[in-house]
Amino acid sequence: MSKIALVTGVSAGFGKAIAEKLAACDYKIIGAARRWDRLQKMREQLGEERFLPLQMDMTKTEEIDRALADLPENWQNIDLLVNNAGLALGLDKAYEADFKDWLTMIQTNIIGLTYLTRQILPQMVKRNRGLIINLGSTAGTVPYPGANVYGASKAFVKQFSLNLRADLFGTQVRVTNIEPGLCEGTEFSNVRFKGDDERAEQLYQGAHAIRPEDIAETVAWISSQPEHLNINRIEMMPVSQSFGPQPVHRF
Ligand code: 8X3
Repeated sequence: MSKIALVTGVSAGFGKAIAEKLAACDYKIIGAARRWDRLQKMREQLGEERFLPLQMDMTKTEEIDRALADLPENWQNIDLLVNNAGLALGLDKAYEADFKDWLTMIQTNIIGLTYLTRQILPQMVKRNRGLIINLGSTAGTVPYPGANVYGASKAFVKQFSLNLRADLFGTQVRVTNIEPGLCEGTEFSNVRFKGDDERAEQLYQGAHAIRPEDIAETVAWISSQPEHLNINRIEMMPVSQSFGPQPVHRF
């Protein structure tokens, strides 16, 4: 019998690639996103048997509740939760950043992710099976100017993932945090730079960054590991990216 995966942020980028890859690995996909037209296209592409669209906004817990309550009975036992939905807004210094942007990131990357996880976990524990894959970021470990709340939200996701495993000790429920560095082929930077597509494009020029398919392959690999194995964290960067020195300001 096919396993069931719930993938958030499924309408583009990582989420779309992950759904396509998992469908090819015989998963049935519950695809969550806000954009109904894109969800419908994915249902046409993957087929009604394989893809169940779930329209919801991760910043609204009541929408998550409603969407989950509407799940047909044969789609309710979720084996794999991929918490992919998330965003960065702005690259301004903390003393200039828009506080509304900070709230949106906290609401999506932290509150939406933890709320959905809290709703799905009990049935996994009850059935003593399941896997949660969270999409963190290298920004959750490596500080950089302008990452302020975005990086902090991904540090939260990393520690939340590890602490989940601590709570799940003694069960077969597994948790992994994937932490990618520079990624292209997604809407990430277009959203971060608020529609300044030229700036987004420049960021990736000649970088050969991580592609959504790379993340999808990683998700498929994690989910195909034997049941006695938990992959705690995977940090990944393109070869073109590396670490910087710690700057010293001279007075
Ligand atoms: C994406 C990585 O370096 O753009 O989360 O923040 S970075």
